[in-house]
Amino acid sequence: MYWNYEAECMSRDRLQQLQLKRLRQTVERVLKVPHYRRILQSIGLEAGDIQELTVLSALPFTEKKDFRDTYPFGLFAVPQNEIVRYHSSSGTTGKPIVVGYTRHDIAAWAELMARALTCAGTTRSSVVQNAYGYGLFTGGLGVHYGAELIGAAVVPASGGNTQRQIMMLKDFGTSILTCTPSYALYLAEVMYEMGLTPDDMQLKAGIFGAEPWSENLRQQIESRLGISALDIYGLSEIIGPGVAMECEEKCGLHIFEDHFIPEIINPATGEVLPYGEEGELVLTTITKEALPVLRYRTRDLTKLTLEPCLCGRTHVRMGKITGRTDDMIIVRGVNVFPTQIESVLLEVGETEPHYQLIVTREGSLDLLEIQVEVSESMFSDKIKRLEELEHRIHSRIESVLGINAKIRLVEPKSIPRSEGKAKRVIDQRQF
Ligand code: DLL
Repeated sequence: MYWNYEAECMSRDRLQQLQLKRLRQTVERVLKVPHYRRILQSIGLEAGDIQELTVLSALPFTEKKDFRDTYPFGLFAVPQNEIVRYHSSSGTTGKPIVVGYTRHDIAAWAELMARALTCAGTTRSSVVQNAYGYGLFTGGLGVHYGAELIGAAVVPASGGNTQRQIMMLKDFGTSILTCTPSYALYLAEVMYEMGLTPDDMQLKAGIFGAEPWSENLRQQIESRLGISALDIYGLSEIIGPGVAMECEEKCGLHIFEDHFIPEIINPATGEVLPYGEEGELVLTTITKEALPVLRYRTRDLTKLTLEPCLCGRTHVRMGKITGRTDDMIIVRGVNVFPTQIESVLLEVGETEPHYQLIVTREGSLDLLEIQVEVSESMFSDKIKRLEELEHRIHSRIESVLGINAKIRLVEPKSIPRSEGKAKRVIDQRQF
């Protein structure tokens, strides 16, 4: 049930003592990094000043920009000969972010991933088909090392080659599937096309993350694949997957607080918000050697809760990520996140969970078009029925989100499928 009972279920008191000690060590470590040394010296802060966890809010934020400005290795706290692995995330603009790991970091990451995989019921008897991309992306190797540490059999499928994935799911008796939620949906689609159903498989659970997905999408994936679908969160700058993981209770993701300290801030002012309030997640690493990071602004929006969880883990839980501050589209002044639209589409039903948002501008007016696929039978049905459905989605979007969007029902399988992170928004506005 647990991978590391001692760490995952420790009392809050002990946890906080451990965090304090490790935070102090981290501040010592970052003083070796010119970027942090400069900032910490300018505010006159030394490792010895870390006497309470509340000091955290006096520490500087780290942003994506800091990684870019110091590309490639400027934030590293160890000499290069201690690095045993690099990963990198491409991002959409500018230089990639490069991250490095010492041998100790790789071992800690494997431990975190073993905990995460165990949350979904992975044991040494499991067959884990890992369809996260292998390579510079942290998803592939992150899951791989955790599954091997447990002693499960890993199928290092990586992304793509979907028909072959289905064949392996069936023939290898895969019990745990790991990939993005959008790829899980695509796998389900291809499985049915190949004339197979969940009864032909031994799949039990899926560990899906790397992109936002709604509760409604979870239900779709669970019913199509006949599994329990759990959410895993992480980001390259912090370690990769394995920062937080949902347990079988499915009521939030436990953040592995003996390695990371989370905070929620108001993204506009930087002010720390209390538990329960939604804002931007900020993470501090407290065990990383190669790349310790103070107060990293993730841009991901969520909230934290300390309510006891039935699973017995004592680590704080974060809600599903509702969006990213930079994923948010502002349509005529209204903030919209793709997951909100996904949720409405799936709630109205009769459409497929494949959609894309196209934003354009006519004169000074923003226009949002929601393209969503309908089923084969629906598409060949009477125009009137399609129009009615468009109308229903339109009014539901208007009442829930307060925006007037154009709904376009499109042919089945016309929206590009993704093998990794789905591209939900196409913003064609010129700013
Ligand atoms: O996506 C690491 C990962 C791999 C996580 C596999 C989970 C599974 P990056 O490519 O650096 O790392 O992207 C990190 O992806 O800041 C979030 O915006 C988003 N993200 C990751 N997990 C989730 C999730 C990997 N469960 C960025 N829900 C993060 C929503 C997620 N968004």
